[in-house]
Amino acid sequence: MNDPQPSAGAALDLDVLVIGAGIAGIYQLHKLRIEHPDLRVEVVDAAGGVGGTWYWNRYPGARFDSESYSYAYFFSKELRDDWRWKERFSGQPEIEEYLNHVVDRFELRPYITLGFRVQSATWDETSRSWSVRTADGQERRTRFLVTAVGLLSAPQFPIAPGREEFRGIAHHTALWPAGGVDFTGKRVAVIGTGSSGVQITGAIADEVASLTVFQRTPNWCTPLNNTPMGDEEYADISSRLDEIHATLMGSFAGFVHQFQPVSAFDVSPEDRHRLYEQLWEQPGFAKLLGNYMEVLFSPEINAEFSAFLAGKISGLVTDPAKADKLIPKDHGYGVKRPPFEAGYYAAFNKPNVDVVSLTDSPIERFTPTGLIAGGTEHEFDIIVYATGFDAITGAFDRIDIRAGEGQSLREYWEYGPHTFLGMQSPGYPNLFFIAGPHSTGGNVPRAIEGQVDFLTGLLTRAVSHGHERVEVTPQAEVAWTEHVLKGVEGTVVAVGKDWAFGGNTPGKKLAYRHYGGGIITYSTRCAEVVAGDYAEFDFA
Ligand code: NA7
Repeated sequence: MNDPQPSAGAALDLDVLVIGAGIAGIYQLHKLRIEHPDLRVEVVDAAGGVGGTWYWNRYPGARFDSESYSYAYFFSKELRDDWRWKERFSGQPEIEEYLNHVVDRFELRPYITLGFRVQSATWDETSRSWSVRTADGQERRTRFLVTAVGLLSAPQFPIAPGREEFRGIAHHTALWPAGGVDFTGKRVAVIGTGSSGVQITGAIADEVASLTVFQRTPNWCTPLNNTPMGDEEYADISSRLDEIHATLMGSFAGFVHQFQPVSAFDVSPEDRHRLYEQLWEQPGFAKLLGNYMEVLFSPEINAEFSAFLAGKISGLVTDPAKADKLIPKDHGYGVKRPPFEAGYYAAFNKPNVDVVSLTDSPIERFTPTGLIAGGTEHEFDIIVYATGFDAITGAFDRIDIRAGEGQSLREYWEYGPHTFLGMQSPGYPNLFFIAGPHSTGGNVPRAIEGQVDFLTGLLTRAVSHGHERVEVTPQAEVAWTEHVLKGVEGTVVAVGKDWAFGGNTPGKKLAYRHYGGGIITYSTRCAEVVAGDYAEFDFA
């Protein structure tokens, strides 16, 4: 690490420690380096490289489903000018390369320590500092602690017994080996049909000897419609990036797609179907966010669009029995975060690719040569766990975070998180969260951008007044948490049991852990707090 000038609290190692060197941690580090070069800042990460999600999820087919340029950083015109995305939805290698480029371009690497897996963080009121430790005895004492640990970064596995007995190759998609895996001529199982399972299935189907997809819940997958970025189109986008940024930050979920300006009920069913056909041909999230808003709010319109998609799936998968298994029956489109596909449905038209419903045939156990599901023994050379994450609070739960002798954060959030703006909880002074619970979903880097900017302002407010302690008031936390929970009522999402509720993780209490109010409402509330000189926080 470089050794910038010490500031107030010189007995401590650091002024600000950031946990996580993904999109959020990198931007927070850069912002602090620019605005507070006198502060001692360090980012730590368990990984062997920077990139967070885009370091760990290096399985075949891993790629954006937000338009590449809309997902990237916008803070530097020079950065925008000297990076050219190759594809509309770029793949993991290019994304990882981009994030490394950002780190080097802004000379951030000296402030990042890799291989540092945080095991505990403990607040000491006397020194007004956090002590952050790893299992192997490393420690940092810091005035402020910022978590940038990711929404989907605590991988989870099937709970069926015997997993460690399997003698073939087995990897979770989020713990994929850097050297890759050779699927050529192999008998492969993919367990899980979220975005990761759908992406890897489409990517490897042509290489394998056989592929069996184990599906707990079918998803509404629609075509990603990825294309290379042509020079002309890219030049046009590059020339409009300021305008595009304003559109993203003024949108519901940070995407380039905009809801239809008319109500679905003001147009005829024929016109609605015409739009659905057009959306099918459009890239990525247009199907959800370029649709009528009623798809998210009206059960009738949601059912109509879902029926349209069911028809499309039946058209893509020639075996009616397989098609029927792949069509969701228990939830409508958008209730769960939809995957985007490239070759997923087509894969099931191959005679060597099959889908097993875990509802009909649950996995009973793993064996040395494969697994037993519904009484049938399956043999595999490779098992891919695409079984997702203990989402949103999972990465927090894996760290013992506590303020003195008080309750751990894990206990405090057990029945669902309580936060103000998803960025702090009372009882945990000087601890802030980026892209944690109660923060906006959608195109996550856009939500991160707003939070990092807000948090940097809050830290500026504290250090410029010589304050050593910042803690949100309980009233502010109660009001925000009520707002979050009320906001999800009445939407089609409210009936969901997906990872935003913790329904995908055995034993986890069902509670909404995301923020569904959208970027504009969120950023308006942040701006009000700034205009009110951070009255929701106590400074000391
Ligand atoms: P997801 O979207 O959480 O998908 C995980 C999949 O694994 C999903 O189909 C799950 O079924 C399934 N799953 C989870 N646990 C099990 C067990 N125990 N047995 C069988 N199947 C299981 O994670 P992804 O990695 O695909 O995508 C994460 C995000 O990446 C995604 O939301 C986008 O933001 C991009 P379930 O539906 O829970 O029944």
